[in-house]
Amino acid sequence: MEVIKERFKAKAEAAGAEIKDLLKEHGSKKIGEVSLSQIYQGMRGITGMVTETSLLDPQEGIRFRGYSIPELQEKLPKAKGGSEPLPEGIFYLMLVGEIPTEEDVQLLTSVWQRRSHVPNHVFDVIDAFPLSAHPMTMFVAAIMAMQTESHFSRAYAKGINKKDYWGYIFEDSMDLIARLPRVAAYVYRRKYKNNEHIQPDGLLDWAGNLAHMMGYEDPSFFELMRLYMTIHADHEGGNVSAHTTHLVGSSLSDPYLSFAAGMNGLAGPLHGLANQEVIKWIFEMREALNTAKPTPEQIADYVNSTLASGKVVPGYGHAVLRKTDPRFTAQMEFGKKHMPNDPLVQTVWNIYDTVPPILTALGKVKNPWPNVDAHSGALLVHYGMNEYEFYTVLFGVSRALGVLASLCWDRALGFAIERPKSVTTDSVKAWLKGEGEIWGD
Ligand code: HAX
Repeated sequence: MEVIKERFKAKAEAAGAEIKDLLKEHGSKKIGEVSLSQIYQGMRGITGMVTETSLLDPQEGIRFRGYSIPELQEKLPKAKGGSEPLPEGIFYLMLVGEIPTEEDVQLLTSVWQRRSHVPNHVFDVIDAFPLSAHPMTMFVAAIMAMQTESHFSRAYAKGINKKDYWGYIFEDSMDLIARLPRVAAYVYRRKYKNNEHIQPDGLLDWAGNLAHMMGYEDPSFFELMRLYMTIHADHEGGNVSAHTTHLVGSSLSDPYLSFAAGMNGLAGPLHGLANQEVIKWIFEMREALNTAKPTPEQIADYVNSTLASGKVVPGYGHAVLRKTDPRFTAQMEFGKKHMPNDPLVQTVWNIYDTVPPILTALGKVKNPWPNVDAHSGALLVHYGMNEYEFYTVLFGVSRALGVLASLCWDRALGFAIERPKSVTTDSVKAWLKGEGEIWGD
């Protein structure tokens, strides 16, 4: 572990010095302007924070430290006999900024294995929920319960130099990531599998162990988990889960508190919960049409009725992307390779042919193309995971990799507490009349 921590420290120190110089020379340069409509409409397009781990290009999609998803599928180390990247690799890449070697990834696997112990009171907290509770509620409560283990909050209470924050944040992040598969699998088995739990396998990789503890045995499901955990890990900094984790962390809340906050945001249907909404919507469509293989015409009618009832088409649209999400495409490729004849997967592909022209015709949807959530559920159902309310937990386990790598960077670079300025409509009206300045403190 010390090796990776030292490498991160060296990178962060170099980056910190570079940023200092950059701000000294260019700190007063302006990036864009802010319009009133941006302030009222979700701050869309306002550049306002730094996230080092990944960058989203509206036309091309996400790049992690400059690498696209197909490039990562080629370059990141794989499990023995597997062809999908190990998520340990993308975490290393986001944290250290370089493609890891096989040994780096093995080191992370073994460190996370060693740190994966979850204290009993965390399971007690999950057990205290009624079975009707949503899996994300149990998952977030379990993360909060694990906060008792925070090195950062203990050290802070004793008193530490701000230069040392990052080291404790790093340790907490590693522990938390290591523990999440066990917690997620426990939620799954408690809610859906009679409370019969499966012990971790000390020889498996992080995502493989998650698949194993959830009770899946098909080697291609293990591959799916590795791909899934890699592609959902990060989507630059402005999305709700990443931004919330970063924002809460900026007040020096520890990684458990910050990540739990981010997961509450992921649980919203316009963000991560969209993955459950997609499958729920397809299941409802199949039931309404009384067929497992709706035709394109039937799908189009169903989409129009969804829109007519004032609902969104889940899995379509994006605040930043303006093309088909490469994370959708990566999952489509997985489907073509492992289950090309699955009727549900084929329905997802037919929806892909049908929805974009309908959304475009509305004239207001800025991105009619599918996002990551449009495909994931159909792949999971293929392996028998029909319990769609659980899907966002899987997304959350993966998202930990990106947002916690970012949190390490936030504290290593000494980023300030986040505190943008807000306005009232009265103050805006007064400003428009030329009565007073509203910007600034
Ligand atoms: N179906 C119907 N209408 C849609 C739509 C969709 N899929 N996507 C956008 N619109 C509508 C918006 O509701 C908005 O309508 P109003 O002006 O009447 O309010 C209009 O089109 C303009 O919206 P936009 O600028 O194109 O999109 P936003 O940046 O405001 O919102 C969302 C982006 C992702 C929230 C939106 O596209 C949406 O609701 N999609 C469906 C839900 C979904 O799939 N969410 C997951 C997104 C990816 C993600 O975070 N995954 O975790």
